[in-house]
Amino acid sequence: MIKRFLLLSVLFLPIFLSGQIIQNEFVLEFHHQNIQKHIQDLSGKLSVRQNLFFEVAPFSNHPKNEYYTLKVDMEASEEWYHVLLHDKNIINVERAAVTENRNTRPNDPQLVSQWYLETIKAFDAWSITKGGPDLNGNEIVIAILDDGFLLSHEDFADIFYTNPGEIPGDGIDNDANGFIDDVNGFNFDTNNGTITAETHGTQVLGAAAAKGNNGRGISGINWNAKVMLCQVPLRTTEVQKAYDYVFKMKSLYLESGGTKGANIVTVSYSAGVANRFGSEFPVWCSLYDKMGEKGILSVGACPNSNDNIDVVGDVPSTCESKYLIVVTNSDDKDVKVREAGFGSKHVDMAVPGEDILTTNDGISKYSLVSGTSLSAPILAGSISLLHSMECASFTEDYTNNPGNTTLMLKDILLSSGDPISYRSGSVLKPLSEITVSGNRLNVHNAMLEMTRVYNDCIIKGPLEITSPVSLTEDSFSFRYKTESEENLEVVIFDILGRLLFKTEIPFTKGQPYITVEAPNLLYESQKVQQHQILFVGLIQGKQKTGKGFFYTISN
Ligand SMILES: [Ca+2]
Ligand SMILES: [Ca+2]
Ligand SMILES: [Ca+2]
Repeated sequence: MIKRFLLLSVLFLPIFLSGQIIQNEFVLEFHHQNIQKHIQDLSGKLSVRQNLFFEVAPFSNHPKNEYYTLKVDMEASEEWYHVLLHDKNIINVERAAVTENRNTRPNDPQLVSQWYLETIKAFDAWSITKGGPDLNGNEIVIAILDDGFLLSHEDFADIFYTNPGEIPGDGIDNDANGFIDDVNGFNFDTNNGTITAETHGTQVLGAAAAKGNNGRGISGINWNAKVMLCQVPLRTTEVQKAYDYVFKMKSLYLESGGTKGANIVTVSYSAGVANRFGSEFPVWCSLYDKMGEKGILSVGACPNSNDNIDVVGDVPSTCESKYLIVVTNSDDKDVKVREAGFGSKHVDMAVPGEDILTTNDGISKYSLVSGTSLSAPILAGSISLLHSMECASFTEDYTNNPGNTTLMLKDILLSSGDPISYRSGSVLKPLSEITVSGNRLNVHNAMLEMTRVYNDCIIKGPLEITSPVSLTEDSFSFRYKTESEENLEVVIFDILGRLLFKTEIPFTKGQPYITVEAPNLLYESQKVQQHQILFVGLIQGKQKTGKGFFYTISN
């Protein structure tokens, strides 16, 4: 139902740079009632001037669509912006803009590792939960907006959300949600359900949700996430269409008692419009509130430049929504990366995003990349992991009061992180000076904080490795503690998740350390490099814990 009024034979087709506002394209949010009449009225106003081009189109054919795009002649754009701003039927109006990706500088893949997993205490977190449905059996869905995704990547098996009401590829909108063939999400670029591969999105996706413990590649923060894919070009209008889709799919889930739509708990977007302010994008910013009130915590990535975005601006970072967490990038020294944004009003916390080993769509299936683009999905994966904890009162609160519970979750994530630094000249100063929380994500601490706020959380076992792993030529050892007397299993795996070693050890009362004879462990495996990060896993009954260590073969 696109209304097209094309009275000029030549269209103005400007070439846009990233961050640039598109002067003659608007996004309009209407009051719910009588939208068709409002559109007609608007068309009437627009027709007053002869020989000018304009085009009105809805965001989607969703029965409750309240958003429209309007393109007008460049010549008349200022005049119409003024008219639209004063139209009482329009809640919000904004101009479209070109967005830019927030990543991903390729790095030298010499020290291949997922160092950040230890930094954010992912191993300890995984001893509590590795993801999966919540206590009530609701599937936990992460929505990711990005430029494209390699669906066939070996480490993406079984990670995609599937719309229960949609039949793929029949050209029909089977579930009548306004989107044809939206099976794993939607392609807002080509306006159909076919997702295509792009590098940036493939890298972002792996950091959140590459399949864990499948003997391939890397591990996302959530081993068992379901990801809804929203493919968007670098344009704000399509980004907002995708957010609106996420909102409507979550609403559908809540209204249908879980039989339709998707139980999206977080949405991550690793791009934005630099040097602009949220006040210029009222439609975009208000979508975070709408999603948040339904229980969706949004994650945004600030720019990869050493700028105070409170001053220089950035969207979505400067959107005022409480339901948005804006992240900057920290490195393996726990210092804010120099080329990463900050702002004591609008940048909430740091999340590792430097030298992140993740999935890739090139000849190399995995690559090391850097940027806030990686920080955002690592946080989104962590948010989804918290939803899988066995916390009855949290799950109940989230069901009954999704908005407030989502704000509580945001508080927990911000307050439970570890304080880190930023570099000012040659001096290290507290990150709290230039961000909201001053903290770097700590997923395990967030889980422990959950158990304090919601006192019925069940955490299985206090099994813990309490010392660094120490190595000799033919053995390794570490201290541990446990309250169980079951036998122990010790495993070693490499950064690609490949099992290198496995042995069972009888529990010995009063002996707080384990020494494992493992001569030539690594030579025999033929799988390792001279220097590499390995992981030891300790398993006892249903409890599991782990620790990373650096292994160097001396010649
Ligand atoms: Ca559909
Ligand atoms: Ca279909
Ligand atoms: Ca994997």
